[in-house]
Amino acid sequence: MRCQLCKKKAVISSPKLCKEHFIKYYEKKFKERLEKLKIRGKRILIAVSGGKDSSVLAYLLHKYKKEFQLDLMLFYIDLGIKEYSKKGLKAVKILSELINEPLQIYDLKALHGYSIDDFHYKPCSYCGVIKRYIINKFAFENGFDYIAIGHNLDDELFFIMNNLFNQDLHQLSRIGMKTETIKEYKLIGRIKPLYYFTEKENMLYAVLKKIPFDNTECPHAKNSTQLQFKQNFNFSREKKLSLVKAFNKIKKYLPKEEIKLNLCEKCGYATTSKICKFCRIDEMMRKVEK
Ligand code: Q46
Ligand code: ZN
Ligand code: ZN
Repeated sequence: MRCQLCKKKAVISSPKLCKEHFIKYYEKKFKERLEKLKIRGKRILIAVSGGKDSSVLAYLLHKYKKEFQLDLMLFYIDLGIKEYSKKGLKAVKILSELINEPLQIYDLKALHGYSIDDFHYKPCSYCGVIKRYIINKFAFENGFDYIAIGHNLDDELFFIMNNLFNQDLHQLSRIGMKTETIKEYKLIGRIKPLYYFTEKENMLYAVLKKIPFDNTECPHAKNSTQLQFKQNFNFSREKKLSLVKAFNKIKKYLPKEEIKLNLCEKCGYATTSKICKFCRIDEMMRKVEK
């Protein structure tokens, strides 16, 4: 397999590129997406897990920090998931030192008295709520403009297909590379600069650039719907790209359901009910831990 540009040995088949041309292609695309996201001069909190996607994201945001006048901080939530959390924490510490960006560590067990391993039924559904809540609250309280997440093309395709299977048109209408901040509801906007890169491309970039990351799978992931989806649907990169692009075009035709937001009576953050999901989980777990 040869590079389509210089005929040297290709390191990836789609697109067919050698090491040098793949790195050039990847960084050029990343910069184009930063331009599209219009984040020049913004304060960005980067959600890092120690995995390849978020480590590549932090590395590249740092690389283009001066050019885009960004103010960056890494944010790691120690979820207390056995070896996975320990290894993730080690990797983010090394990364933060390498790129010389501050790292904020949030220890779930120390601050709330429970960890994700304490959820014995469907831990992923609680974990998602907890992570989203904690990072949003930290970003709001510390004046960040956006939260950057290492969501890739495979993640987005899963999100689309899962909501199609669940016939959840409201969730489907929320796809995309960027959401805006809604200050009155203390909701900080999210950006996904790796949105159009596959997992494979992110992994290759991380390996070629020797970016520190940890490849340990979360032990709870093996039972997750996302993993089952990946095993059942093995689309090519081109198919993944066209499916996600097609849904981004269709998005504007989806019915706009007006979601009524309130501020949680306990914590004051956004919710669609009286008490937000996080506060309900937190209360349940604090009772269990007593
Ligand atoms: S960390 Fe949490 Fe994931 Fe582990 S418990 Fe599930 S959601 S799989 S990204
Ligand atoms: Zn080449
Ligand atoms: Zn609340």
